[in-house]
Amino acid sequence: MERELALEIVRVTEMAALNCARWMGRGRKMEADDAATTGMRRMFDTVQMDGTVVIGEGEMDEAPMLYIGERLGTGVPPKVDVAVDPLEGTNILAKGLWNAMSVVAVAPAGTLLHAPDMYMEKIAVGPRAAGRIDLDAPVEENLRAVADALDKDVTDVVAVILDRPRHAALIERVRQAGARIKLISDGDVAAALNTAFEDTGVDILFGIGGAPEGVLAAAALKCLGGELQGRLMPEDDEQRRRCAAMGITDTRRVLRMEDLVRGDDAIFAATGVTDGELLRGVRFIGKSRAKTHSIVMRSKTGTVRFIEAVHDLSRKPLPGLSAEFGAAASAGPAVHSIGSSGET
Ligand code: VTB
Repeated sequence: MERELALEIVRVTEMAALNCARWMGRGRKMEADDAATTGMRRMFDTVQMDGTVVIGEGEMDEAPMLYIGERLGTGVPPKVDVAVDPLEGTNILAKGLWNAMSVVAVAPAGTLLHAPDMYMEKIAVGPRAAGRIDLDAPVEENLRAVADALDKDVTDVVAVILDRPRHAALIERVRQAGARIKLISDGDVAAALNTAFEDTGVDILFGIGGAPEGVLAAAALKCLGGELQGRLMPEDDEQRRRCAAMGITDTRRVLRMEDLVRGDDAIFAATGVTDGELLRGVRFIGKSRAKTHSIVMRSKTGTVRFIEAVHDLSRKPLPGLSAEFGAAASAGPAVHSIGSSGET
């Protein structure tokens, strides 16, 4: 993949973030997700690539756009797998909480795990603790390994865990082991990403979240030299069938970085929608400008770029912003026209 693709991809996450940010705190997560998806989908049309969605908004019959199998880009090489989450943290945005972001990972065709929409047990750390964790080891051991790798006491290690009843026992064990905890309402992609940056104040992600989010997080950590291990958790025969279709017959198997994102040529981009530890959310400045804050990385070179962009909304063809947004906000279900194609 050419390096220019990374900058094209960040334009895509910027557009998704810009297009949904005005839904912050309005309690309407479906509309917010729809706005992010519409913005992202439209921008993909301009990207020079021959992409296929492998992680998206759902199966073809469930999602009008960015569905699994959808072709994206202008159709010229490189041939790539595309994983998207136009709005990672729909609840977060609906409530105006922390760490909602728009996310895309791109990698050569056939290298991203086509993770079905089911749960995945995960453990993730940044580069300094990579190679030291083990999903099958006891929580206490992982905490000690991370403390050792980061040259701190276990009592100073911060574990980030989704605040869910299913994690009650895990939370108790982390507390017993003496580590500190940050409970989050949603957004475990951001949580995994944050483990790679010491200023974010989180050291390790534990727990069960979405499998698609696991692949996106693995792409981010691959670029950063971090590590994520995951185990799919099919809950019924249909989900087991989906695992088998993906070539995973032994679902108990721990999926490692090479299983999740094969090779070393992934691109990951994320743009903050609401404020987070790493990325600031979208800021509207006056009536016609907005600022975005993004990260974009390539695993091949390990370059990590933070991009702050100021967008002139009077010149940018943003679907669903300004006037259209005002109408949608006050008049029930949102309709976001996307330019001439008229899709909603
Ligand atoms: C996590 C989190 C997501 O789903 O993967 C979570 O990162 C897992 O599902 O932001 P449950 O909500 O069922 O626990 C999200 O919260 C939403 O996709």
